Amino acid sequence: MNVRQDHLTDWLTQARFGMFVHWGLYSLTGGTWKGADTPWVAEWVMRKHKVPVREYEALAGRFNPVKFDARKWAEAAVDAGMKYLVVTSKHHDGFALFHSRASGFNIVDATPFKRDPLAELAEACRDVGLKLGFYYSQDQDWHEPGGSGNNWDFPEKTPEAFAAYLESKVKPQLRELLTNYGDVALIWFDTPYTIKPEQSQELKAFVHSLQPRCLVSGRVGNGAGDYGSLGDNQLPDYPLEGPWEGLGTMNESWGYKPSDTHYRSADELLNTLCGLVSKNANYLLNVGPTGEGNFPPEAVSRLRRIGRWMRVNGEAIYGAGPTPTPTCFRPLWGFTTTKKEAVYLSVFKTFGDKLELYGLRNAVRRATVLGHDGLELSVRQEHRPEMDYHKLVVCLPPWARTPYVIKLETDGPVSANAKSYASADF
Ligand code: FHN
Repeated sequence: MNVRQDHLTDWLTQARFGMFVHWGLYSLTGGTWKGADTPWVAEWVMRKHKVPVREYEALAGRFNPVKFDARKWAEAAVDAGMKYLVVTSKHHDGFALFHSRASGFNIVDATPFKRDPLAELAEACRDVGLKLGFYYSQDQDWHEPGGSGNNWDFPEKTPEAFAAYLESKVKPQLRELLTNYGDVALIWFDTPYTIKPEQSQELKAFVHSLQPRCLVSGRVGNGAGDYGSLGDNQLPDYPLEGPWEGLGTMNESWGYKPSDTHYRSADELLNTLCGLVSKNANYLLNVGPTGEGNFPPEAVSRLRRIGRWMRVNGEAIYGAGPTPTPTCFRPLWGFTTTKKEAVYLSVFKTFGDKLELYGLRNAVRRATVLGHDGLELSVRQEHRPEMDYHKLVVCLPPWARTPYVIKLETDGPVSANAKSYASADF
């Protein structure tokens, strides 16, 4: 895909870490429908149980998330070290989490709550300095005859009906999102199953016509995005070219699902963050708030722990570039990220009292542990210029607790032999 690499995507690669929020009527169900579980992802409850539109709509009458506090969500993201927040404005169930004149199936007109959470979030994000993006399911819409995905209420699907749905719901709602909520950093489209190349291009152009600086996610489909979107919970093997974003769940479901207790630890999530940045990708980490509007306690504790780590080690993440030695053997101790004259080693596992890095041509002026700037680590370097072979050994501090970050300050702009292999050690 041809992602754009210009000043408009700079903020995204600077940010590196954001919060994804999946919230909607499905959050009320917790992934259970009439006593039956929805396997895997709770937000698919309507489709997995083939719930008729009229029956699903009735959930709106019970959606009254009085505990929703936009400021609290935005502060939780900032405290975790996140720089942007992307919230589901309309997921596949077709329900708008904002006041929409294009469809009555929206939170202000169809629920007792009557508030517009996106307006409140826009204000809260502005106040705390977070960029705000909107997830929008452009292809699947189980509420509409023309949208894809609902073949139990609407068995007849035609390209004409899909095109009409784009005109009558998608574009008008995008217009609302891009005119009523201030600056929108990005529109996070999703599941481009049936959308045609010209329709993806048209949606991108439509977004840019309303807000030229608003980015369009790779999942607008057909390679039309401004930046690349990885698969759910995907970790690439090698660094990617241009701006890319990885995304993932803390447990397995995106939407709130209390029975899904398969949470990864904060350190595992940090491992994913460092791994993605070392491959030149951002990390959009999901939270699925409850039907009342609270973040689940498991998410809150992980966000807090991540935030504590980011306050010390954020330098290795924000605006950092990928590993300079992508085809080198994959170090088991962790991941490498770079800045102009620094290499950061995120150490997740230690094997003895030393760590090895191959391929770095620069002399290391200084090696320290982030958060312990005054204490220099001793390093040993071996260079065989005739073979472009370089080995660095860092003596690990016995007092440091993983995960921690070693900063190597180099004698000039970072340079490396990307193909250096440990096996050349003879
Ligand atoms: O079907 C959706 C899913 O519910 C969730 O929104 C994820 C997030 O990336 N996107 C789709 C599956 O890839």
